[in-house]
Amino acid sequence: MNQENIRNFCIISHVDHGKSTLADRMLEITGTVDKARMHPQMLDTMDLEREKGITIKLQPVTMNYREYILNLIDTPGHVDFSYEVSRSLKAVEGAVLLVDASKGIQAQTLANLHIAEGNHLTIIPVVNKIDLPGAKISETKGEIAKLLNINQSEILQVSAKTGEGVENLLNEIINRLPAPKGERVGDFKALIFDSLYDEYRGAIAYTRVIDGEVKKGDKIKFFSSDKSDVASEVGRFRLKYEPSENLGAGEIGYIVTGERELKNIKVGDTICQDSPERVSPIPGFKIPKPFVYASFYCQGGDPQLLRKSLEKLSLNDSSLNFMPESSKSFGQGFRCGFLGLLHLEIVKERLEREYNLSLIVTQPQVAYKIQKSKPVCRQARFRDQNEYEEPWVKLEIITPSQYLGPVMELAQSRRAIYKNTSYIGDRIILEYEIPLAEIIVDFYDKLKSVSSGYASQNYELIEYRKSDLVKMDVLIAGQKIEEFSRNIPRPRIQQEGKNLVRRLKELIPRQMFEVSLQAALGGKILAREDISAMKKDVTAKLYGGDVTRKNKLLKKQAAGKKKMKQLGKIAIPDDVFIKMLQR
Ligand SMILES: Nc1nc2c(ncn2[C@@H]2O[C@H](COP(=O)(O)OP(=O)(O)OP(=O)(O)O)[C@@H](O)[C@H]2O)c(=O)[nH]1
Ligand SMILES: [Mg+2]
Repeated sequence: MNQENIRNFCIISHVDHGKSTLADRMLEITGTVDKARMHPQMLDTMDLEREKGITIKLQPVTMNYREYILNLIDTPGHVDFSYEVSRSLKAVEGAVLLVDASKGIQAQTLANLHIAEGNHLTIIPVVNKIDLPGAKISETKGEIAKLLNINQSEILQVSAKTGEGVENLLNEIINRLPAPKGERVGDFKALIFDSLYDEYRGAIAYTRVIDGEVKKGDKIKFFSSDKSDVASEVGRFRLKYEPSENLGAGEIGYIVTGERELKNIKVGDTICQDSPERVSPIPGFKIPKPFVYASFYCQGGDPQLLRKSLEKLSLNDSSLNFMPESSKSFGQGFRCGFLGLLHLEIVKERLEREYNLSLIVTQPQVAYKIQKSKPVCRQARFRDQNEYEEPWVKLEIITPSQYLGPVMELAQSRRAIYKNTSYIGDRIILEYEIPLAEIIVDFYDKLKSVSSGYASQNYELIEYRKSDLVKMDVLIAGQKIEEFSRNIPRPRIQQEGKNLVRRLKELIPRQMFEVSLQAALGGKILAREDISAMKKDVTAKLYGGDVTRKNKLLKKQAAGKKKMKQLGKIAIPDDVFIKMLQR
Protein backbone atom coordinates (compact mmCIF):
# COMPACT_ATOMS: atom_id res chain seq x y z
CA MET A 1 0.00 0.00 0.00
CA ASN A 2 1.28 3.41 -0.99
CA GLN A 3 1.90 5.39 2.18
CA GLU A 4 0.50 8.52 0.58
CA ASN A 5 -2.88 6.82 0.62
CA ILE A 6 -3.01 6.06 4.34
CA ARG A 7 -4.75 8.23 6.92
CA ASN A 8 -4.65 7.43 10.64
CA PHE A 9 -7.01 9.15 13.07
CA CYS A 10 -8.80 8.90 16.42
CA ILE A 11 -12.21 10.10 17.39
CA ILE A 12 -12.08 11.92 20.73
CA SER A 13 -14.72 13.74 22.80
CA HIS A 14 -16.41 14.05 26.16
CA VAL A 15 -18.28 10.91 27.24
CA ASP A 16 -21.44 10.17 25.20
CA HIS A 17 -20.93 12.79 22.50
CA GLY A 18 -21.33 10.07 19.87
CA LYS A 19 -17.86 8.74 18.93
CA SER A 20 -18.82 5.08 18.60
CA THR A 21 -22.00 5.98 16.72
CA LEU A 22 -19.98 8.10 14.28
CA ALA A 23 -17.63 5.14 13.83
CA ASP A 24 -20.70 3.02 12.94
CA ARG A 25 -21.61 5.36 10.09
CA MET A 26 -18.03 5.33 8.81
CA LEU A 27 -18.01 1.53 8.87
CA GLU A 28 -21.24 1.56 6.88
CA ILE A 29 -20.24 4.17 4.29
CA THR A 30 -16.91 2.49 3.65
CA GLY A 31 -18.60 -0.88 3.29
CA THR A 32 -16.50 -2.33 6.13
CA VAL A 33 -19.67 -3.78 7.62
CA ASP A 34 -22.75 -5.00 5.81
CA LYS A 35 -25.80 -2.96 6.69
CA ALA A 36 -27.54 -6.20 7.65
CA ARG A 37 -24.86 -7.04 10.23
CA MET A 38 -24.74 -3.54 11.60
CA HIS A 39 -25.78 -2.85 15.17
CA PRO A 40 -25.37 0.34 17.21
CA GLN A 41 -21.91 1.05 18.63
CA MET A 42 -20.42 -1.83 16.64
CA LEU A 43 -16.94 -1.16 18.07
CA ASP A 44 -18.08 -1.56 21.67
CA THR A 45 -17.39 -5.28 21.54
CA MET A 46 -17.20 -6.12 25.24
CA ASP A 47 -20.41 -7.22 26.98
CA LEU A 48 -19.63 -4.74 29.71
CA GLU A 49 -19.44 -1.88 27.23
CA ARG A 50 -22.78 -2.83 25.75
CA GLU A 51 -24.43 -3.22 29.15
CA LYS A 52 -23.16 0.11 30.39
CA GLY A 53 -23.54 1.91 27.07
CA ILE A 54 -20.01 3.32 27.28
CA THR A 55 -16.71 2.62 25.60
CA ILE A 56 -14.03 1.25 27.93
CA LYS A 57 -11.30 0.13 25.51
CA LEU A 58 -9.74 1.85 22.55
CA GLN A 59 -10.72 0.02 19.35
CA PRO A 60 -8.84 0.20 16.05
CA VAL A 61 -10.40 -0.61 12.70
CA THR A 62 -9.10 -0.43 9.14
CA MET A 63 -11.45 0.82 6.41
CA ASN A 64 -11.04 1.16 2.64
CA TYR A 65 -12.49 4.31 1.13
CA ARG A 66 -11.97 5.54 -2.40
CA GLU A 67 -8.32 4.75 -3.09
CA TYR A 68 -7.40 5.24 0.56
CA ILE A 69 -6.87 3.15 3.68
CA LEU A 70 -8.35 4.81 6.73
CA ASN A 71 -7.24 3.57 10.13
CA LEU A 72 -9.68 4.72 12.77
CA ILE A 73 -9.27 4.32 16.53
CA ASP A 74 -12.43 4.80 18.59
CA THR A 75 -11.61 5.96 22.12
CA PRO A 76 -13.50 6.07 25.43
CA GLY A 77 -14.77 9.40 26.75
CA HIS A 78 -15.00 8.65 30.45
CA VAL A 79 -12.23 10.25 32.50
CA ASP A 80 -11.23 6.91 34.10
CA PHE A 81 -10.14 5.61 30.69
CA SER A 82 -8.24 8.62 29.44
CA TYR A 83 -5.03 6.55 29.31
CA GLU A 84 -6.67 4.67 26.43
CA VAL A 85 -7.06 8.02 24.68
CA SER A 86 -3.49 9.13 25.23
CA ARG A 87 -2.10 5.86 23.87
CA SER A 88 -4.38 5.94 20.84
CA LEU A 89 -3.26 9.46 20.03
CA LYS A 90 0.37 8.28 19.80
CA ALA A 91 -0.52 5.97 16.93
CA VAL A 92 -2.16 8.52 14.61
CA GLU A 93 -1.63 11.82 12.78
CA GLY A 94 -5.00 13.40 13.45
CA ALA A 95 -8.00 13.55 15.74
CA VAL A 96 -11.66 14.14 15.01
CA LEU A 97 -12.80 16.26 17.95
CA LEU A 98 -16.50 15.59 18.33
CA VAL A 99 -18.81 17.95 20.23
CA ASP A 100 -22.44 17.17 20.97
CA ALA A 101 -24.48 20.15 19.71
CA SER A 102 -27.00 19.81 22.53
CA LYS A 103 -24.31 19.86 25.25
CA GLY A 104 -21.51 22.01 23.87
CA ILE A 105 -17.90 21.74 25.01
CA GLN A 106 -17.56 19.72 28.22
CA ALA A 107 -14.73 18.94 30.59
CA GLN A 108 -13.31 15.91 28.74
CA THR A 109 -13.60 17.74 25.42
CA LEU A 110 -10.95 20.08 26.77
CA ALA A 111 -8.88 17.40 28.51
CA ASN A 112 -8.73 15.15 25.43
CA LEU A 113 -8.08 18.09 23.11
CA HIS A 114 -5.09 19.03 25.27
CA ILE A 115 -3.66 15.52 24.96
CA ALA A 116 -4.09 15.65 21.16
CA GLU A 117 -2.44 19.06 20.95
CA GLY A 118 0.40 17.80 23.14
CA ASN A 119 1.02 15.17 20.46
CA HIS A 120 1.00 17.82 17.70
CA LEU A 121 -1.91 16.19 15.92
CA THR A 122 -4.07 17.80 13.27
CA ILE A 123 -7.47 18.46 14.82
CA ILE A 124 -10.67 18.23 12.80
CA PRO A 125 -13.45 19.85 14.83
CA VAL A 126 -16.90 18.38 14.26
CA VAL A 127 -20.28 19.24 15.74
CA ASN A 128 -22.43 16.12 16.21
CA LYS A 129 -26.11 15.36 16.87
CA ILE A 130 -27.33 18.15 14.58
CA ASP A 131 -30.55 16.15 14.10
CA LEU A 132 -31.60 16.76 17.73
CA PRO A 133 -34.37 19.32 18.24
CA GLY A 134 -32.30 20.84 21.05
CA ALA A 135 -29.14 21.15 18.93
CA LYS A 136 -27.46 24.53 19.36
CA ILE A 137 -25.32 24.30 16.26
CA SER A 138 -24.12 27.84 15.81
CA GLU A 139 -23.55 28.36 19.55
CA THR A 140 -21.46 25.21 19.72
CA LYS A 141 -19.51 26.22 16.64
CA GLY A 142 -18.88 29.58 18.28
CA GLU A 143 -17.46 27.86 21.37
CA ILE A 144 -15.20 25.60 19.32
CA ALA A 145 -13.97 28.42 17.08
CA LYS A 146 -12.99 30.42 20.14
CA LEU A 147 -11.33 27.44 21.82
CA LEU A 148 -9.26 26.46 18.79
CA ASN A 149 -8.81 29.99 17.57
CA ILE A 150 -10.13 29.15 14.11
CA ASN A 151 -12.78 30.31 11.71
CA GLN A 152 -16.25 28.77 12.15
CA SER A 153 -16.21 27.73 8.50
CA GLU A 154 -13.54 25.14 9.32
CA ILE A 155 -15.90 23.32 11.67
CA LEU A 156 -17.82 20.42 10.16
CA GLN A 157 -21.23 19.24 11.23
CA VAL A 158 -22.68 15.74 11.26
CA SER A 159 -25.40 13.59 12.62
CA ALA A 160 -23.84 10.29 13.61
CA LYS A 161 -27.37 9.00 13.96
CA THR A 162 -28.71 9.80 10.50
CA GLY A 163 -25.35 9.83 8.72
CA GLU A 164 -25.75 13.39 7.47
CA GLY A 165 -22.36 14.99 6.81
CA VAL A 166 -20.34 11.84 7.53
CA GLU A 167 -19.28 11.25 3.93
CA ASN A 168 -18.06 14.83 3.77
CA LEU A 169 -16.16 14.27 7.02
CA LEU A 170 -14.39 11.22 5.52
CA ASN A 171 -13.31 13.32 2.55
CA GLU A 172 -12.09 16.08 4.84
CA ILE A 173 -10.08 13.54 6.86
CA ILE A 174 -8.33 12.60 3.62
CA ASN A 175 -7.81 16.27 2.67
CA ARG A 176 -6.76 17.70 5.99
CA LEU A 177 -4.67 14.96 7.60
CA PRO A 178 -1.11 14.34 6.51
CA ALA A 179 -0.13 10.90 5.27
CA PRO A 180 2.07 9.06 7.77
CA LYS A 181 5.79 9.66 7.54
CA GLY A 182 8.36 6.88 7.84
CA GLU A 183 10.51 4.78 5.54
CA ARG A 184 9.15 1.58 4.12
CA VAL A 185 12.61 0.41 3.20
CA GLY A 186 15.01 0.05 6.09
CA ASP A 187 14.90 -1.28 9.62
CA PHE A 188 11.56 -2.32 11.02
CA LYS A 189 10.33 -0.30 13.98
CA ALA A 190 6.85 -0.25 15.50
CA LEU A 191 5.09 1.08 18.58
CA ILE A 192 2.98 -1.19 20.79
CA PHE A 193 -0.04 0.93 21.74
CA ASP A 194 -2.16 -1.87 23.17
CA SER A 195 -2.01 -5.61 23.69
CA LEU A 196 -4.12 -8.61 24.47
CA TYR A 197 -3.48 -12.04 25.89
CA ASP A 198 -4.83 -14.89 23.81
CA GLU A 199 -4.87 -18.29 25.56
CA TYR A 200 -3.97 -20.09 22.35
CA ARG A 201 -1.63 -17.70 20.61
CA GLY A 202 0.04 -15.82 23.46
CA ALA A 203 0.38 -12.04 23.51
CA ILE A 204 -0.95 -10.07 20.54
CA ALA A 205 0.63 -6.65 20.09
CA TYR A 206 -1.48 -3.81 18.65
CA THR A 207 1.04 -1.81 16.70
CA ARG A 208 1.65 1.25 14.62
CA VAL A 209 4.47 0.61 12.22
CA ILE A 210 6.83 3.57 12.08
CA ASP A 211 9.49 2.35 9.63
CA GLY A 212 10.18 -0.71 7.53
CA GLU A 213 7.83 -3.67 7.36
CA VAL A 214 7.11 -6.92 9.15
CA LYS A 215 6.03 -10.20 7.55
CA LYS A 216 4.66 -13.40 8.95
CA GLY A 217 7.58 -15.53 10.17
CA ASP A 218 9.91 -12.57 10.76
CA LYS A 219 12.02 -12.50 13.87
CA ILE A 220 10.98 -9.66 16.18
CA LYS A 221 12.54 -8.19 19.28
CA PHE A 222 11.02 -6.22 22.15
CA PHE A 223 13.25 -3.31 22.88
CA SER A 224 12.87 -3.01 26.64
CA SER A 225 13.12 -6.69 27.53
CA ASP A 226 15.50 -7.64 24.69
CA LYS A 227 13.38 -10.75 24.19
CA SER A 228 13.13 -12.26 20.70
CA ASP A 229 10.08 -13.96 19.24
CA VAL A 230 8.71 -14.86 15.84
CA ALA A 231 5.76 -13.00 14.35
CA SER A 232 3.54 -16.02 13.79
CA GLU A 233 0.90 -13.84 12.14
CA VAL A 234 0.52 -10.19 11.16
CA GLY A 235 -2.62 -8.48 9.98
CA ARG A 236 -5.19 -5.71 10.15
CA PHE A 237 -8.20 -4.95 12.30
CA ARG A 238 -11.33 -5.52 10.28
CA LEU A 239 -13.65 -6.05 13.26
CA LYS A 240 -11.84 -9.34 13.49
CA TYR A 241 -8.17 -10.19 13.02
CA GLU A 242 -7.59 -10.33 9.26
CA PRO A 243 -4.18 -11.86 8.46
CA SER A 244 -2.12 -10.13 5.77
CA GLU A 245 1.18 -10.71 4.01
CA ASN A 246 2.88 -7.83 5.76
CA LEU A 247 2.45 -4.56 7.63
CA GLY A 248 4.44 -1.57 6.47
CA ALA A 249 5.42 1.93 7.55
CA GLY A 250 2.42 4.08 8.46
CA GLU A 251 0.06 1.15 8.96
CA ILE A 252 -1.85 0.10 12.05
CA GLY A 253 -2.27 -3.61 12.66
CA TYR A 254 -1.50 -6.52 14.93
CA ILE A 255 1.38 -8.91 15.42
CA VAL A 256 0.84 -12.30 17.05
CA THR A 257 4.03 -12.57 19.06
CA GLY A 258 3.48 -15.91 20.76
CA GLU A 259 5.01 -14.41 23.89
CA ARG A 260 3.76 -16.06 27.08
CA GLU A 261 6.14 -14.51 29.57
CA LEU A 262 3.98 -11.49 30.11
CA LYS A 263 6.58 -9.26 31.68
CA ASN A 264 8.40 -9.23 28.32
CA ILE A 265 5.68 -7.38 26.51
CA LYS A 266 4.93 -3.81 27.49
CA VAL A 267 2.53 -1.30 26.08
CA GLY A 268 4.55 1.70 24.90
CA ASP A 269 7.56 -0.47 24.00
CA THR A 270 9.21 -0.49 20.60
CA ILE A 271 9.36 -3.67 18.50
CA CYS A 272 12.20 -4.06 16.06
CA GLN A 273 13.83 -6.86 14.14
CA ASP A 274 17.26 -8.30 14.74
CA SER A 275 19.45 -5.28 15.29
CA PRO A 276 18.14 -3.03 18.05
CA GLU A 277 21.42 -1.08 17.97
CA ARG A 278 20.37 0.37 14.61
CA VAL A 279 16.97 1.50 15.87
CA SER A 280 16.26 4.34 18.26
CA PRO A 281 13.35 3.44 20.52
CA ILE A 282 10.13 5.44 20.36
CA PRO A 283 9.68 7.51 23.53
CA GLY A 284 7.39 5.37 25.71
CA PHE A 285 4.16 6.37 27.34
CA LYS A 286 3.97 8.14 30.63
CA ILE A 287 2.51 5.49 32.92
CA PRO A 288 -0.44 7.05 34.70
CA LYS A 289 -0.40 7.22 38.50
CA PRO A 290 -3.31 5.41 40.11
CA PHE A 291 -5.83 7.64 41.84
CA VAL A 292 -7.48 5.07 44.10
CA TYR A 293 -6.45 1.80 45.66
CA ALA A 294 -8.41 -1.20 46.84
CA SER A 295 -7.42 -4.72 47.80
CA PHE A 296 -8.63 -7.75 45.90
CA TYR A 297 -8.93 -11.17 47.49
CA CYS A 298 -10.00 -14.41 45.93
CA GLN A 299 -13.13 -15.86 47.45
CA GLY A 300 -12.13 -19.35 48.52
CA GLY A 301 -9.74 -19.65 45.58
CA ASP A 302 -6.06 -19.82 44.88
CA PRO A 303 -4.26 -16.44 45.14
CA GLN A 304 -1.90 -17.63 42.36
CA LEU A 305 -4.86 -17.77 40.03
CA LEU A 306 -5.68 -14.19 40.91
CA ARG A 307 -2.07 -13.19 40.22
CA LYS A 308 -2.05 -14.85 36.79
CA SER A 309 -5.41 -13.31 35.92
CA LEU A 310 -4.25 -9.84 36.96
CA GLU A 311 -1.13 -10.27 34.80
CA LYS A 312 -3.14 -11.30 31.77
CA LEU A 313 -5.71 -8.59 32.26
CA SER A 314 -3.04 -5.94 32.70
CA LEU A 315 -1.79 -6.71 29.16
CA ASN A 316 -5.12 -5.39 27.97
CA ASP A 317 -5.33 -2.69 30.65
CA SER A 318 -1.92 -1.22 31.23
CA SER A 319 -3.24 1.39 33.68
CA LEU A 320 -3.98 -1.41 36.16
CA ASN A 321 -1.38 -1.64 38.86
CA PHE A 322 -1.03 -4.37 41.52
CA MET A 323 1.20 -5.75 44.23
CA PRO A 324 0.87 -8.66 46.68
CA GLU A 325 -0.59 -8.03 50.08
CA SER A 326 -1.90 -10.14 52.91
CA SER A 327 -4.67 -9.52 55.37
CA LYS A 328 -5.61 -11.15 58.66
CA SER A 329 -9.21 -11.48 57.59
CA PHE A 330 -8.87 -12.44 53.93
CA GLY A 331 -5.45 -14.07 53.50
CA GLN A 332 -3.28 -13.51 50.40
CA GLY A 333 -4.42 -10.89 47.95
CA PHE A 334 -3.35 -7.88 45.93
CA ARG A 335 -3.42 -4.19 46.50
CA CYS A 336 -4.51 -2.73 43.18
CA GLY A 337 -4.31 0.82 41.85
CA PHE A 338 -6.96 2.32 39.57
CA LEU A 339 -7.65 5.51 37.68
CA GLY A 340 -11.04 5.90 39.35
CA LEU A 341 -13.98 4.05 40.82
CA LEU A 342 -15.46 3.11 37.46
CA HIS A 343 -12.10 1.68 36.46
CA LEU A 344 -12.11 -0.38 39.68
CA GLU A 345 -15.60 -1.65 39.01
CA ILE A 346 -14.71 -2.60 35.43
CA VAL A 347 -11.54 -4.45 36.50
CA LYS A 348 -13.49 -6.39 39.12
CA GLU A 349 -16.19 -7.28 36.61
CA ARG A 350 -13.67 -8.30 33.96
CA LEU A 351 -11.75 -10.53 36.39
CA GLU A 352 -14.97 -12.21 37.43
CA ARG A 353 -16.31 -12.63 33.90
CA GLU A 354 -13.22 -13.26 31.82
CA TYR A 355 -11.25 -15.22 34.42
CA ASN A 356 -14.05 -16.81 36.33
CA LEU A 357 -13.01 -15.53 39.74
CA SER A 358 -15.13 -14.63 42.71
CA LEU A 359 -13.63 -11.62 44.43
CA ILE A 360 -13.78 -9.65 47.62
CA VAL A 361 -12.90 -6.03 47.10
CA THR A 362 -12.08 -3.83 50.08
CA GLN A 363 -13.02 -0.22 50.42
CA PRO A 364 -11.31 1.99 47.83
CA GLN A 365 -9.12 4.77 49.21
CA VAL A 366 -6.75 7.34 47.85
CA ALA A 367 -3.06 6.73 48.58
CA TYR A 368 -2.14 8.63 51.75
CA LYS A 369 1.43 9.20 52.85
CA ILE A 370 1.68 8.56 56.56
CA GLN A 371 4.54 9.45 58.90
CA LYS A 372 4.05 7.28 61.95
CA SER A 373 4.96 8.75 65.34
CA LYS A 374 5.11 6.98 68.69
CA PRO A 375 2.64 8.05 71.41
CA VAL A 376 4.46 10.23 73.94
CA CYS A 377 2.09 9.94 76.88
CA ARG A 378 -0.88 7.82 77.95
CA GLN A 379 -3.44 10.34 76.77
CA ALA A 380 -1.85 10.44 73.38
CA ARG A 381 -3.09 6.94 72.78
CA PHE A 382 -6.52 8.43 72.33
CA ARG A 383 -5.37 10.81 69.68
CA ASP A 384 -3.97 10.06 66.29
CA GLN A 385 -0.50 11.57 66.31
CA ASN A 386 0.55 10.44 62.84
CA GLU A 387 1.24 12.98 60.17
CA TYR A 388 -0.76 12.60 57.00
CA GLU A 389 -0.26 13.82 53.50
CA GLU A 390 -2.97 13.37 50.92
CA PRO A 391 -3.14 13.84 47.15
CA TRP A 392 -4.65 17.06 45.84
CA VAL A 393 -5.98 17.54 42.34
CA LYS A 394 -6.73 20.41 40.02
CA LEU A 395 -10.46 20.23 39.38
CA GLU A 396 -12.05 21.87 36.38
CA ILE A 397 -15.82 22.22 36.26
CA ILE A 398 -17.75 23.50 33.26
CA THR A 399 -21.26 24.69 34.11
CA PRO A 400 -24.01 26.84 32.61
CA SER A 401 -24.05 30.12 34.52
CA GLN A 402 -27.46 29.56 36.14
CA TYR A 403 -26.06 26.69 38.25
CA LEU A 404 -23.00 28.59 39.43
CA GLY A 405 -24.29 29.09 43.00
CA PRO A 406 -25.06 25.45 43.85
CA VAL A 407 -21.95 24.20 42.05
CA MET A 408 -19.72 26.53 44.08
CA GLU A 409 -21.51 25.56 47.29
CA LEU A 410 -20.89 21.89 46.55
CA ALA A 411 -17.19 22.46 45.92
CA GLN A 412 -16.80 24.53 49.06
CA SER A 413 -18.43 21.84 51.21
CA ARG A 414 -15.56 19.55 50.14
CA ARG A 415 -12.51 21.51 51.30
CA ALA A 416 -11.99 22.94 47.80
CA ILE A 417 -9.81 26.02 47.25
CA TYR A 418 -11.16 28.32 44.55
CA LYS A 419 -8.59 29.29 41.92
CA ASN A 420 -10.02 30.78 38.78
CA THR A 421 -13.01 31.47 36.54
CA SER A 422 -13.05 31.66 32.75
CA TYR A 423 -15.73 31.49 30.08
CA ILE A 424 -16.65 29.55 26.97
CA GLY A 425 -19.70 31.11 25.36
CA ASP A 426 -22.14 31.76 28.18
CA ARG A 427 -20.81 28.90 30.25
CA ILE A 428 -18.32 29.06 33.05
CA ILE A 429 -15.13 27.11 33.67
CA LEU A 430 -14.37 26.98 37.40
CA GLU A 431 -10.97 25.89 38.59
CA TYR A 432 -10.36 24.53 42.07
CA GLU A 433 -7.75 22.68 44.03
CA ILE A 434 -9.32 19.95 46.09
CA PRO A 435 -8.26 16.82 48.01
CA LEU A 436 -8.79 13.82 45.76
CA ALA A 437 -10.53 11.93 48.58
CA GLU A 438 -13.34 14.50 48.46
CA ILE A 439 -14.27 13.81 44.86
CA ILE A 440 -13.64 10.17 44.09
CA VAL A 441 -16.81 8.80 45.60
CA ASP A 442 -19.94 10.78 44.93
CA PHE A 443 -18.85 14.25 43.87
CA TYR A 444 -19.68 13.75 40.20
CA ASP A 445 -23.19 12.46 40.97
CA LYS A 446 -23.80 15.45 43.24
CA LEU A 447 -22.44 17.83 40.61
CA LYS A 448 -24.82 16.36 38.04
CA SER A 449 -27.76 16.64 40.40
CA VAL A 450 -27.17 20.28 41.41
CA SER A 451 -26.79 21.27 37.75
CA SER A 452 -29.66 19.24 36.26
CA GLY A 453 -27.03 17.14 34.50
CA TYR A 454 -25.36 20.05 32.71
CA ALA A 455 -22.09 20.47 34.59
CA SER A 456 -19.08 18.30 33.82
CA GLN A 457 -15.73 17.83 35.54
CA ASN A 458 -12.17 16.81 34.90
CA TYR A 459 -9.29 16.48 37.33
CA GLU A 460 -5.58 15.87 37.38
CA LEU A 461 -3.16 15.16 40.19
CA ILE A 462 -1.05 18.11 41.36
CA GLU A 463 0.78 17.16 44.57
CA TYR A 464 0.67 15.73 48.07
CA ARG A 465 -0.16 18.15 50.88
CA LYS A 466 -0.16 17.87 54.67
CA SER A 467 -3.64 17.29 56.04
CA ASP A 468 -5.24 17.23 59.46
CA LEU A 469 -6.52 13.68 59.14
CA VAL A 470 -7.08 11.00 61.72
CA LYS A 471 -7.54 7.28 61.35
CA MET A 472 -10.93 6.02 62.40
CA ASP A 473 -11.07 2.33 63.32
CA VAL A 474 -14.07 0.09 63.13
CA LEU A 475 -14.75 -2.64 65.65
CA ILE A 476 -17.25 -5.36 64.95
CA ALA A 477 -18.15 -7.44 68.00
CA GLY A 478 -15.17 -5.88 69.75
CA GLN A 479 -12.74 -6.96 67.03
CA LYS A 480 -10.89 -4.33 65.03
CA ILE A 481 -11.43 -4.87 61.32
CA GLU A 482 -8.53 -3.19 59.57
CA GLU A 483 -10.26 -3.24 56.18
CA PHE A 484 -12.93 -0.83 57.42
CA SER A 485 -10.50 1.75 58.84
CA ARG A 486 -10.41 5.05 57.06
CA ASN A 487 -8.72 8.43 57.22
CA ILE A 488 -11.01 11.35 57.90
CA PRO A 489 -10.54 15.12 58.33
CA ARG A 490 -10.47 15.72 62.09
CA PRO A 491 -13.49 18.10 62.28
CA ARG A 492 -15.74 15.54 60.59
CA ILE A 493 -14.85 12.52 62.69
CA GLN A 494 -17.91 12.44 65.00
CA GLN A 495 -20.37 12.74 62.14
CA GLU A 496 -18.56 10.25 59.93
CA GLY A 497 -18.32 7.78 62.83
CA LYS A 498 -22.06 7.92 63.36
CA ASN A 499 -22.82 7.56 59.66
CA LEU A 500 -20.45 4.67 59.31
CA VAL A 501 -21.86 2.49 62.08
CA ARG A 502 -25.41 3.30 60.97
CA ARG A 503 -24.60 2.24 57.42
CA LEU A 504 -22.87 -0.93 58.62
CA LYS A 505 -25.94 -1.79 60.64
CA GLU A 506 -28.01 -1.65 57.45
CA LEU A 507 -25.57 -3.83 55.53
CA ILE A 508 -24.57 -6.54 57.99
CA PRO A 509 -27.26 -9.15 58.46
CA ARG A 510 -28.28 -10.35 61.88
CA GLN A 511 -26.15 -13.07 63.39
CA MET A 512 -26.99 -15.74 65.91
CA PHE A 513 -25.84 -13.42 68.69
CA GLU A 514 -25.91 -9.71 69.40
CA VAL A 515 -23.19 -7.78 67.57
CA SER A 516 -21.80 -4.38 68.49
CA LEU A 517 -20.59 -1.98 65.81
CA GLN A 518 -18.22 0.74 66.98
CA ALA A 519 -16.28 3.56 65.37
CA ALA A 520 -13.21 4.53 67.38
CA LEU A 521 -10.34 6.99 67.40
CA GLY A 522 -7.39 5.43 69.17
CA GLY A 523 -9.05 3.87 72.22
CA LYS A 524 -11.98 6.28 72.28
CA ILE A 525 -15.37 5.13 71.03
CA LEU A 526 -17.00 7.73 68.80
CA ALA A 527 -20.22 5.98 67.89
CA ARG A 528 -21.94 2.68 68.50
CA GLU A 529 -24.84 0.66 67.09
CA ASP A 530 -25.95 -2.84 67.97
CA ILE A 531 -27.39 -5.53 65.76
CA SER A 532 -29.75 -7.68 67.74
CA ALA A 533 -29.52 -11.46 67.59
CA MET A 534 -31.34 -13.41 64.90
CA LYS A 535 -34.16 -15.79 65.70
CA LYS A 536 -32.68 -19.26 65.52
CA ASP A 537 -35.03 -20.96 63.09
CA VAL A 538 -35.94 -18.96 60.00
CA THR A 539 -38.77 -21.36 59.27
CA ALA A 540 -40.29 -21.21 62.75
CA LYS A 541 -42.68 -18.54 61.62
CA LEU A 542 -44.15 -20.84 58.98
CA TYR A 543 -47.07 -22.56 60.52
CA GLY A 544 -48.32 -25.94 59.34
CA GLY A 545 -46.31 -28.39 57.36
CA ASP A 546 -45.82 -26.83 53.95
CA VAL A 547 -42.59 -28.65 53.16
CA THR A 548 -41.95 -27.02 49.77
CA ARG A 549 -42.19 -23.54 51.18
CA LYS A 550 -39.99 -24.50 54.07
CA ASN A 551 -37.37 -26.01 51.75
CA LYS A 552 -37.50 -23.03 49.50
CA LEU A 553 -36.81 -20.74 52.41
CA LEU A 554 -33.93 -22.84 53.68
CA LYS A 555 -32.46 -22.94 50.18
CA LYS A 556 -32.72 -19.19 49.93
CA GLN A 557 -30.94 -18.89 53.23
CA ALA A 558 -28.20 -21.24 52.04
CA ALA A 559 -27.73 -19.31 48.79
CA GLY A 560 -27.51 -16.11 50.79
CA LYS A 561 -24.80 -17.67 52.92
CA LYS A 562 -22.61 -18.47 49.94
CA LYS A 563 -22.05 -14.79 49.25
CA MET A 564 -20.92 -14.20 52.82
CA LYS A 565 -17.43 -13.89 54.16
CA GLN A 566 -16.46 -14.84 57.67
CA LEU A 567 -14.79 -11.95 59.49
CA GLY A 568 -13.87 -13.47 62.85
CA LYS A 569 -17.18 -14.67 64.24
CA ILE A 570 -19.24 -12.51 61.94
CA ALA A 571 -20.54 -13.34 58.48
CA ILE A 572 -20.69 -10.29 56.23
CA PRO A 573 -21.86 -10.03 52.62
CA ASP A 574 -18.99 -9.68 50.11
CA ASP A 575 -20.13 -6.42 48.67
CA VAL A 576 -20.34 -4.54 51.98
CA PHE A 577 -17.16 -2.60 51.22
CA ILE A 578 -18.43 -1.30 47.92
CA LYS A 579 -21.91 -0.65 49.31
CA MET A 580 -20.42 1.36 52.17
CA LEU A 581 -19.43 3.93 49.58
CA GLN A 582 -22.85 4.32 48.03
CA ARG A 583 -24.58 6.92 50.09
N1 LIG B 1 -29.88 12.09 18.15
C1 LIG B 1 -28.62 11.68 18.06
N2 LIG B 1 -28.13 10.83 18.95
C2 LIG B 1 -26.84 10.45 18.82
C3 LIG B 1 -26.03 10.89 17.77
N3 LIG B 1 -24.80 10.34 17.92
C4 LIG B 1 -24.85 9.55 19.00
N4 LIG B 1 -26.09 9.62 19.57
C5 LIG B 1 -26.54 8.94 20.77
O1 LIG B 1 -25.73 9.35 21.87
C6 LIG B 1 -25.51 8.27 22.78
C7 LIG B 1 -24.04 8.05 22.99
O2 LIG B 1 -23.47 7.58 21.80
P1 LIG B 1 -22.09 6.80 21.73
O3 LIG B 1 -21.77 6.66 20.28
O4 LIG B 1 -22.10 5.58 22.57
O5 LIG B 1 -21.16 7.89 22.42
P2 LIG B 1 -19.60 7.76 22.71
O6 LIG B 1 -19.02 9.10 22.52
O7 LIG B 1 -19.02 6.65 21.92
O8 LIG B 1 -19.61 7.39 24.26
P3 LIG B 1 -18.32 6.91 25.13
O9 LIG B 1 -17.50 6.05 24.24
O10 LIG B 1 -18.83 6.15 26.31
O11 LIG B 1 -17.63 8.16 25.54
C8 LIG B 1 -26.21 7.06 22.18
O12 LIG B 1 -27.47 6.95 22.77
C9 LIG B 1 -26.34 7.43 20.70
O13 LIG B 1 -27.45 6.82 20.08
C10 LIG B 1 -26.60 11.80 16.81
O14 LIG B 1 -25.98 12.26 15.86
N5 LIG B 1 -27.89 12.16 17.02
MG1 LIG C 1 -17.95 5.09 22.56
